[in-house]
Amino acid sequence: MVIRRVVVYVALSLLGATAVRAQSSAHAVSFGPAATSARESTAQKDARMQWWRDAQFGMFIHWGAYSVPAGVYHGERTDGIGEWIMSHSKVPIPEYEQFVHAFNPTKYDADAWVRAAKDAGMKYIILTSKHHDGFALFDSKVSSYDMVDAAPYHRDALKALADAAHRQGMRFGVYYSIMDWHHPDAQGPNAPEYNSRTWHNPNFARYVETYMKPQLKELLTQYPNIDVLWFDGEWVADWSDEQGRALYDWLHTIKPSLIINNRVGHSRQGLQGMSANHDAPGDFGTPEQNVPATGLPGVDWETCMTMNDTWGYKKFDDDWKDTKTLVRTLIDAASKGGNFLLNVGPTSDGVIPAESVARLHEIGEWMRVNGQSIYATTASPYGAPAWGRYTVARNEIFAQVFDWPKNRRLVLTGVTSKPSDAYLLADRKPLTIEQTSEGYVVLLPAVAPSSISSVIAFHAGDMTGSLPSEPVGRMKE
Ligand code: FHN
Repeated sequence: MVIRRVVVYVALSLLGATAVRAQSSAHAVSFGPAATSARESTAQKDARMQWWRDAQFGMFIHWGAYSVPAGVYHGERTDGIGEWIMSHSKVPIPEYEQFVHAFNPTKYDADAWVRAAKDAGMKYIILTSKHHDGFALFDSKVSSYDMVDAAPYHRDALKALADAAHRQGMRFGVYYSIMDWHHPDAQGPNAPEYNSRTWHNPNFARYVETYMKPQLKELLTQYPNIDVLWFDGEWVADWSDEQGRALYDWLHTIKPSLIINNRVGHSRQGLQGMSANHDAPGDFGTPEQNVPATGLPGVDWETCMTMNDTWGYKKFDDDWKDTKTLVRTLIDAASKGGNFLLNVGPTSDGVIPAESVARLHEIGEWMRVNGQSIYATTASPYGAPAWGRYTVARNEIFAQVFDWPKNRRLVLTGVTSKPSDAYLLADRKPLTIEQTSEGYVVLLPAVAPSSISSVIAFHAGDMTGSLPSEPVGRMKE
């Protein structure tokens, strides 16, 4: 039986950083023994993580100087993800700086961005404060390679969004790349082989101590509503797990309530998101562009995904996923105990592409009817039925019906004890449940209320047996 966030905590790291937590599960690979950090008790970590666990759904924003070339270099369309144009097209640093000197998002409206996220039912936003290209969207005192000093915009774009999020009651966090293709003590000198996994910079420690950590401190002190630090670019040869643990601990001395992803260290295992049995600093695993088949039992995790094939804006990338795919991915992640961080890549003049805004609105239409089957949910104790998924919130189960049965009889696969109080979320109308040789069957109306997922709520008799009796994801040890 797998329940998200059945809390048996893990404090794996030798440095006492609270590592990603663990749970026991029939088929799950355990992510290490349970413990809590020297400083933080299980209950304290629970409290720290609660809003994030209940939020489930966030907006990722990849925005920066790379949105200026928008995937085109010297008239050539570049392959791959837009924010990597400096590396993919081997753009010399002085030439890349010209993109920064042309970055002036005159149409940037931070409140509109937050409204678009709220419209989709998202509860938090993660903005790229500095991506691999080293350009900072905020007013950094330790660098002039930022939005205020180097770009004609000459304003703190991150502050505008942090304030707008605060005004609209939206949680806010930032992405920060450890890898830095611009900095002379980081990957800059290895140009154009910016993304080497083997090249060492003898001065990297100086980059960490005199640039990266001061910038992280600026972020946490200049923008008090930053609640998440989303690291990336941790695969460079000069960054180790030990440095990750030390950084994790140091950041918590500045902001004890901060939530930090596992890319502060080396446990992401490529796009899988979390390596098994890895003593890892960080509070949650980070699968990328996929939802793990059986989730990541025992740990907090969050799948991040693009709406098309790029994180940063590319003017010709129109391979958009449809709204049904995006909502079903959100449901899939929630049904397996994970969060979903859906990306937008605004243009260089500060506009979220219309295709993204339209999908956010359509996702919101589904969430306005069915959001209670997503927020603060835990993993399905009944696995994944052929017709869809189950999510669980408090002591209610939600059957997420993707494929509406033509015979109007939905078999509640996996539900072993008498379910009751079934109703459609769409119209709250009660539904009849029969006990048959196939199992418990819900009798359905002819027409499915949603082509994306029609949600049936019910109580299951054995909830008390198998599922946590306490609110989301807590089971006394
Ligand atoms: O290299 C980055 C990429 O540009 C993007 O930011 C994604 C988002 O999770 N992370 C890295 C690739 O794993």
